[in-house]
Amino acid sequence: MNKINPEEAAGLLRKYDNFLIATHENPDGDALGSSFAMLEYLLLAGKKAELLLPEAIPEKYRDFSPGACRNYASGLDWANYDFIIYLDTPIQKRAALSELDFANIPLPGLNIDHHPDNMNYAKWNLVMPEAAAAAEIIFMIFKAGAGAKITPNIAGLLLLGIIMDTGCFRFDNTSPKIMRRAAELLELGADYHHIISEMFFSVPLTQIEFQAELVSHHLKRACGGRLAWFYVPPELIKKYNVNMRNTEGLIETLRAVQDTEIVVIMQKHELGFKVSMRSKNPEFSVGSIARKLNGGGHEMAAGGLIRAATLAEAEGILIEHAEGVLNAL
Ligand SMILES: [Mn+2]
Repeated sequence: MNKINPEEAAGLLRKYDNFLIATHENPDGDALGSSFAMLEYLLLAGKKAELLLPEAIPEKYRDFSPGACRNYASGLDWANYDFIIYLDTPIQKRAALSELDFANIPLPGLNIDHHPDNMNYAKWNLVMPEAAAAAEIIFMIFKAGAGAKITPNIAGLLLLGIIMDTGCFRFDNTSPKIMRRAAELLELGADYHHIISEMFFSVPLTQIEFQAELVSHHLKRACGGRLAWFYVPPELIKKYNVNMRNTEGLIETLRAVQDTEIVVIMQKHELGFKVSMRSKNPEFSVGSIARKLNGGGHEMAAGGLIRAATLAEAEGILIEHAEGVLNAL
């Protein structure tokens, strides 16, 4: 359980030869940008590397995929690798497929992450909660010199991670430092316009119609409007055939509403109701709510599960927790 710095992490990338890269389930832009960048970089450094993804790459990220990814852990032969890298993954068992027996992974590993609740579970851990994205930490490792050049494509993949984890430089983790690092990536040739076009200007029309119906019929508010949430009925998901694996776009809609402080997406789950929460103000920690719901995440972005039999009951529990946080000041 050693804590290391980016220079030492670069040393590990130079030292080992056959890498397996893993990231968290339901991978977001940072998880994917970071993983693709790491894969490309290691291959360019003349290493063998494979990326293990827990599921198919979400549609909007397919364009960025370098190709050499495997989607299933079954049949994975540990003898093919001598090192495992975990990216953007605070808890080891959230990485890749749950069928893997994580307690018995026979490889030394490096855990690169910026989640403050990271469990430091690997042999080597580079966990920097002050980093805006895992991609930012990886950029520092590459800059320290880990055997390859940062090509325009690699720079673009790192910028993708930073853009998505900062909400395009709008979230609380936006700082002069991250903007300078993003500028450096642009200077290295990252294709900013391509990223923006794919991430923000390419929403399928059905997705927008789905959101319109959600806003019209399923937006609820409490705590004087400071808490707002969508309950997303399964019928609606079916009607518009939307993929609910990535709910970032929906969260954005709620977050944009004036005077909201805490916004939540609720979905039916076999054990109750799953909640994905965001806070607009560092003083109101949705992380603290998530921890009470046996979930996790950052203080400003977190998720958990409300064990309740009915929607009304779950909403009552949500309101109670939100009131606790909103009225603490
Ligand atoms: Mn991240």
